[in-house]
Amino acid sequence: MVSPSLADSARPAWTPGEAAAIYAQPFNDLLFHAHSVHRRHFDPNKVQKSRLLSVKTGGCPEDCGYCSQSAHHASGVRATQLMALEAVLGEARRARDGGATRYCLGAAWREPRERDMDAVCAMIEGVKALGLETCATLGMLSGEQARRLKRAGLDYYNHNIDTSPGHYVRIVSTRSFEDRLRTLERVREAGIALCCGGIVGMGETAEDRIGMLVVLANFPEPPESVPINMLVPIEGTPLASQPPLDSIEFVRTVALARILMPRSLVRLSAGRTRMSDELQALCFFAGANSIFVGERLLTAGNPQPGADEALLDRLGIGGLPAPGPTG
Ligand code: SAM
Ligand code: DTB
Ligand code: SF4
Repeated sequence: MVSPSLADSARPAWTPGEAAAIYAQPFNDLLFHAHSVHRRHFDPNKVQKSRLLSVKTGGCPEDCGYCSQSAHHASGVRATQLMALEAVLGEARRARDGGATRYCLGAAWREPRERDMDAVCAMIEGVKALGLETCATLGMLSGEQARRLKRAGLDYYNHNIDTSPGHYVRIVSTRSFEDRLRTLERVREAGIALCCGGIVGMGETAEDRIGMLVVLANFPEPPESVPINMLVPIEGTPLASQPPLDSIEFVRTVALARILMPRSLVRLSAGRTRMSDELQALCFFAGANSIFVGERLLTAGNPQPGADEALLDRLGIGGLPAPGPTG
């Protein structure tokens, strides 16, 4: 078995071979390893809770094969205008009162236009003023746009690499993996924390899942938040009939994320409605310590708040408080 202490040094540059050896450990060894790393850096009985709001849904010019909001797919999702500020702040207040500590604004754009920036910055200022951590996911950004978002009070920017560089080209054709990396660099340079992960269950190999996590772990600074989404198959998209990923492979992916990125929040993201309580419990043991709460993600469903509360209660898991303003 790979020693947890080796796997847990300050800033290792992981090779795909090392990561693959960890991923392939006997399951009990892998779980013990990941949980040991987890306990060293976090209270294992706390999860951070984020809530999403789709402030501009559908009609997106990108062709991401998994997404309900791409104009290229007949998913039946109706394109909307950007939401009004007051409506967004009303939703954010409800999320805060329901226990969320981070609020994430999602927009189905390739990139924001200048006039969208004014409106989104006002939303970020308003959400921040409610005492919530702020996050946004708006597509590609220029350096100036990233700096503007930072000035408006943006704590995190979500921009996923989605899968390995090799598999990416089979999933999206309207932008490249390098485009994603460029935006991530601009976000970092602007001093915004990164929320960056991917999706599993898109027909990728274990090597692709490992490769994706190695890319993230080897960023100059790994992302502060790493969302691991299980594909939500959407009718009308190219990935609609993708068979579900084996649950044990999924837990292995979560465990590897925890080991390669010991200090990051690892979020059990999309796809929880199709996961049993036991599978989610295993993921929390393997090092997942963040979830999306609320009955809706962007367009897809999420577990009912009552069901989530009951599960966390049964597991003796509490909420992680917001760490306070990041400045
Ligand atoms: N348009 C922006 C972008 O692509 O960066 C922001 C919104 S996009 C919906 C945010 C992320 O949600 C995607 O990068 C992808 O990882 C995840 N996602 C989208 N559709 C999904 C699905 N059907 N199942 C799982 N994850 C999904
Ligand atoms: C992330 O990694 N997952 C969230 C958030 N970042 C923006 C989105 C999940 C979307 C699931 C499909 C939907 O709701 O349409
Ligand atoms: Fe557009 Fe984002 Fe969906 Fe891709 S994932 S189609 S960029 S909303």
